[in-house]
Parts: sequence; structure tokens; C-alpha cells
Amino acid sequence: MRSFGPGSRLAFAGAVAIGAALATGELLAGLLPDVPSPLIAVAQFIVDIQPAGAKEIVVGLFGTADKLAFQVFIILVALIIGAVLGRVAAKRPDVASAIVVAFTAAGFAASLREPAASAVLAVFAAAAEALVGIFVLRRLVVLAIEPVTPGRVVRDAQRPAERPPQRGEGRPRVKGQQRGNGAAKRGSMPDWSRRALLQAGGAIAIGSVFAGAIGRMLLEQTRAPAPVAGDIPTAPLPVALPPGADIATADLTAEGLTPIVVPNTDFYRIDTALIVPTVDRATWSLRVFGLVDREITLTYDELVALPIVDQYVTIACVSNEVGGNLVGNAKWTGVPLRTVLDMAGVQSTADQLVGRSVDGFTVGMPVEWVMDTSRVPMIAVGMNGDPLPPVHGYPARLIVPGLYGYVSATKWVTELELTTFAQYEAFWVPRGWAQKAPILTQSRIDVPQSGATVQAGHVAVAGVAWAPDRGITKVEVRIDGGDWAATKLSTPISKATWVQWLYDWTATSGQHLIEVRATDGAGDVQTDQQTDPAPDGARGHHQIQVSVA
Ligand SMILES: Nc1nc2c(c(=O)[nH]1)N[C@H]1C(S)=C(S)[C@@H](COP(=O)(O)O)O[C@H]1N2
Ligand SMILES: [Mo]
Repeated sequence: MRSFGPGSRLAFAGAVAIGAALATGELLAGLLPDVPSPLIAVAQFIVDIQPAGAKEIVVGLFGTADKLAFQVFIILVALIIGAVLGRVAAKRPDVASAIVVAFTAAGFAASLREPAASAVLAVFAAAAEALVGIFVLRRLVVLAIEPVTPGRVVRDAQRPAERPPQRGEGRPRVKGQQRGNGAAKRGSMPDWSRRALLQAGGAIAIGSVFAGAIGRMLLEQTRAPAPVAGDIPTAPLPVALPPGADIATADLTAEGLTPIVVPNTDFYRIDTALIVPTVDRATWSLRVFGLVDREITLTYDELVALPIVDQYVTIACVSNEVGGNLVGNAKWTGVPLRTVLDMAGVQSTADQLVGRSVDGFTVGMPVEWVMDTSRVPMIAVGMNGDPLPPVHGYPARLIVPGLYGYVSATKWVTELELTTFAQYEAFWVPRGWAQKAPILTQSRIDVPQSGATVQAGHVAVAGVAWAPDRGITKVEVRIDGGDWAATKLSTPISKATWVQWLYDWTATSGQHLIEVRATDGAGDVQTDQQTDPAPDGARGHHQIQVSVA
């Protein structure tokens, strides 16, 4: 325990105090509806205000695992602040308490940005956090301030020359012990006080972890509505499938190959929301306004009373790396976007359609793209025959064939604003991403996996390729930089969907490089010139290395 000196003890005390304050906030947020979680609020604030330069780091934060990692990181930073606070508290308890108040006030301020937050309840929660933080801090700091143990006194007595002169009456004291009776008590504390700090601090820390976890669990439960299965309208009007495009028989089904239709539970998720927005379908509405002839607002029932269509569309994320899996294909059910836009009457001066989510996130896309009758952009309420899962935008989202998600696929959509590109920049644009972003032609090798060892002989090389909504006409592979060879394609469902491709490779032993490229419906061959995802999508061929035994 020699390393657990006065400095470490104070740091421990401060970290536990801040942890307890944070846990109080999480627990209250879980227990009381409309009390926002300060942790989520601060994390969300950082996500929203991120500087443009941070885009490379932060865009990767939006996967589910990354959201967790990001919050753990924020907790660690808070605990480090707490550790510093503990040392401050030893000298200036008043200043330390003020910092705790400032800390919780910052969480409170951030939480006011949450649409459903109740300011009154949030003030109450912040006050409770501050009180818990200050109380724990003061109690633990008292325990942390180095006690005079009998053993220590003896040692000091044996080596008086090594010790600098002490203040007071020859009794060693630590600065900050001035605080009246606490100091006096500590002065005569037996040597188990160090253990008392560990026991009290440890108990509070464990209690905080439990309280925080319970709070978060309750929060996730109450805030994410479970949609009733099967309660979406059925679509009498499928967006026409080409002859032969039967999903059941189209799938090439090779071991490890991505299915043509990705099940909802496997579908990639990307968004800036740290907690899934709760939307009540009964009170949800969609407002269409801006450069329109007449502003309209539709309830959910009014929306789904309009003609319903079914359509397979492949959506993709602009931050997907070459070979990455932030892309998927699903059957979407909903109302054609133009049906609703025509009810409002889009004015000719509008060149941008902005989709706005209940959490304030926005996308912006060209009006021209949406109005082009060769495609059927939609307000989707169903995904693969089920209501949209909460993480995919329940109760309604936009699906626009051919555009990356960040400029089109608004989840939890509640507003459609007709405006101009000159007038308005949607969420990701000031953060360094392109204002207009059609999905680039891409292809991916799913099997074999990169770095795999396979047996010599016939090896199935397979994957997917997409170019919504130009379509895919050809996918080729080449081995070790040789000639490009054609692959077998699944029957395309539509130009807006991906295809699977399969190549029967006769593998010979040794190390091999496999490369893929696609050709889109316009006849353009996928470029081999690599680019980063920012600002408008990653380019280049997916390549893998395999060993053949
Ligand atoms: N409300 C909201 N909608 C959003 C986003 C978001 O952050 N918030 N992200 C967009 C991005 S970047 C992508 S790639 C798609 C992903 O949709 P999915 O999670 O259903 O796959 O949603 C889009 N819609
Ligand atoms: Mo995205």
C-alpha cells in the first residue's frame, strides 16, 4: 500500500465522488421520465458540436459499439477530472464544491438540448447530483487526508533529522486539515483509516456502478418503444420487379456470402443518436413546409392512408471503407415521397429537400433527384415486412434510391422542408462532407475472408456489388494482378439494389491476391483510384490476400 500515498488517496476520493454524481444522474434519468441523462447529453453535445477536423474520428463513432466506447471515454475523462478535484478539495473544499456544482450544471445545460427534457426535473436531478458529489467528496477527502498512524509516529520519531519541521505541536499534519473537527478526529485515527477510505470509497464506487447500470437499463427500456409486430399497411403496389427477379431463387447462397435481403437484426446501423429516439406513433406527425404552395401536416394514420408501395433498395453509408459492411439491402414499405410533396406543391425556386429528424438531425438532397420519375423515393414505415425497428427510424424514415444515407435516409423523420442549397446546410455538410453525394459504384469480397487459408482446387469467391440506382451489369475478379475474369451475378432485383456475384476459382497452393471490380448500368467501370470516405465516399478496389494449402 506504499504507493497509495496522500495524493493517490485524494485522487481516489475525488474520482469516486464524481462517479457517484454521474451515477446519480443516470439513475434519476432511468427512474423519472423526462429527466435527461447528463452523460448522454454531454456525449451528444460533443457529437453535435464536433469540429470539422474531427470528422474522421467521429464518423466512426456512430456504430453501436463505438457509441458505447465513446461514453466510456467520457466517463474516464470525468473520473480524471474527479481525481484532480480530490487534490483541490484537500486544500480548498469550497472551490472543489463549486467545481462539482459547475460540473453538474454543465451536464444540466447540455441536457436541455434534449427535446423531451423537462427543465424543472432536470434542475432537480442536477441538484441531487451535485449534493451527492459534494457529500461523497467531503466525506472521502476527510478519510483520504493522511492520518497519523502510531507506526508512522514511531518511524518519524526514530529519524527526526530526515523530517522537515512540522507545523503545530510536533504532530505531523497535512495541509488542508484545518477543517475543524474532521482534522482533529483524523489526528487520532488508528491505522485502519486507510482501509476505511478504501472500504467506504470502494462501496460507493461499486454502488455507483450498479446505480448507473440500472439507470441506463431503465432508460433504454423506457425510451425505446417496442412497435407492435405486423402493424404496417400491406402494399398492393410493389414498385415493379423485373422479370425473373424472384428473391427466393435469386440468392446465390454460398457459405459466408451476404444474403440479398439483409434481416433487420443484421442490418448496419449508423446515426448520431446516443439513445434511440422515442417516438409515439399516435402523436407523431410529418410537416411539409418551406418553399411550398401550402404547408401540410400528416398524422401517421393520414400518411398510411395514402397509396402504399413496396420496394427493395440498397442503402449505404458514405463512411463505409472499401470492403466495409456499412451497406445493406431491405424491402421497404411506405408512401412515395412525391405523393406527399405534390400535396404541398413544391415551388420552382426550391432546389433542396431537407429531412429533419425528431432529434434535430438533418439531411439535404436535390429536389431534382427526388422529382426524377425514374426512381421512387419513399417515406418508409416498414422494413422487410415489419414496422421499422426503433434503431432504423420508427415510425417513419426516408429511403431515397441512389443517395448516401447522410444526405437522404432521415430516420425518425418529422419534417420535410423545401429550401435551397445556398440557404441551408444539413448536419454533416459544415462538418466537411459533400453537399451532394450519390452512392459510388462499389464491390466487396465476402468469401474467402481476407487472410484465410483455403484448400487447393475449386474455391468459391463471392461477394456483393452495388451502384444504386444505376444498377450493376458486370462484376469481375482477378487473381495476382492477372486478367479480369467475369463472375456469375444474381438476377438484379432492380437498379436500386445490389447483386451477389460468384466466381469459381481453381486455386493453386501458395499466397494469392484477389481483387474485385464492378461495372455499373451506365457502363462505367469502378475506379481503382483509392480515396478516403470523406468527403463523398471511398473509391478503390477491394483486395484480399489468401493462402492456399
Ligand atoms: N435521424 C437520423 N437519421 C439518419 C442518420 C442520423 O444520424 N440521424 N444517419 C444517416 C446515415 S449517415 C446513414 S448511413 C443511414 C443509416 O441507416 P440505418 O442505420 O437504418 O442503416 O441513416 C441516416 N439517417
Ligand atoms: Mo452514413
